[in-house]
Amino acid sequence: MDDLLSLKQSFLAEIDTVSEIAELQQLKAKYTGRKGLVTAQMKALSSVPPQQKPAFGKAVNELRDFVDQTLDQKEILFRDVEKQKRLLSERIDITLPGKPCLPGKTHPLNKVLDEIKDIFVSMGFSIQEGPEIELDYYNFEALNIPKHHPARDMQDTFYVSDDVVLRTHTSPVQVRVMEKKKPPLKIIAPGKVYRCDADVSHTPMFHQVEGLMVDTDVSFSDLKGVLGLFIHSFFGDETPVRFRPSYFPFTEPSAEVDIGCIFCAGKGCRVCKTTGWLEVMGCGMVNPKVFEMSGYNPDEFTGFAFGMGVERLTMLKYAIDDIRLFYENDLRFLRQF
Ligand code: 2NM
Repeated sequence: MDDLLSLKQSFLAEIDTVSEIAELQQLKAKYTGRKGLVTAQMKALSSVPPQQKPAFGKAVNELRDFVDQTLDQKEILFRDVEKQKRLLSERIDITLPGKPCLPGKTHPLNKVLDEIKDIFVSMGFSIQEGPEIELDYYNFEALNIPKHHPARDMQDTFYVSDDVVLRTHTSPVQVRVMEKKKPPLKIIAPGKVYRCDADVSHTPMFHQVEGLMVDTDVSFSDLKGVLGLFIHSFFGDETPVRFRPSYFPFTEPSAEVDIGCIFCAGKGCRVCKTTGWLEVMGCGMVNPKVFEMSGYNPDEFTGFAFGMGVERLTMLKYAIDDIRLFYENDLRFLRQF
């Protein structure tokens, strides 16, 4: 019994010096493990005189339980201390200011594109799309621009192969629609087009909206009415508009649409090259040859068509002098719209 008491005292003295969980495990092995000091006392029970056996057995069992419980409590305490240390080291300062996350905005070109679409949709036009990689046939041939025609030199084309190109305008979409649908037709074809060109006013890819209206008895007056209404919706009711004779292989007669220079109010400046007018789009009455190739009878139907550059219209509307600003994605530029 004295041995048990001194074992308990030495255990208590030792556990006081323990500072980590690994040492607790060593202590456990030393006292209550298979070859432990308390375990040895339990094994010694058989050699204790019979009268003392119950008391000794009880005492040694209590000592073993005491050792195990004390070790368990200490382990719980150590784990708690470790957890507190970890929480402290992982502490986040939630009072620090956050990183600013600016809300997204519509790109100025898409904003103008949406506005153009809305105006034509309000006049009953539907929106049509087609491939950007296009057959030479739809991009040139069907628009009355045969091979070796000088009009092909006017457009610096990206060739994919002999008979496949990156479309240089969106008119091929209209040819494809004419092949599929009978008149009456009121459509616009917005989208990306490609020309081998690059300076302050040209990028190899840009956006166009072309339009087409076909019915019996569509006249140049209809063209002037629709495009005049478009210009006044887009640039403002007071904007002067004029139709100036021009040439396109796919329309006859053809015209350019000019607006009074918005920079000098028509007085003449550098932007309008002292003319007082700015060119904003091309148009004309669809050439009967184009109708014939698409399967429309030119004696039965007439139509007008037009085309405009979205970048150019956006630059005029917002007085932007370099087209490359649209594609640099400088937020100081983009956030102004
Ligand atoms: C323009 C100017 C004039 C045009 C013609 C056609 C089609 F397919 F109907 F023949 N689509 N777009 C056209 C006419 C385009 O852009 C300056």
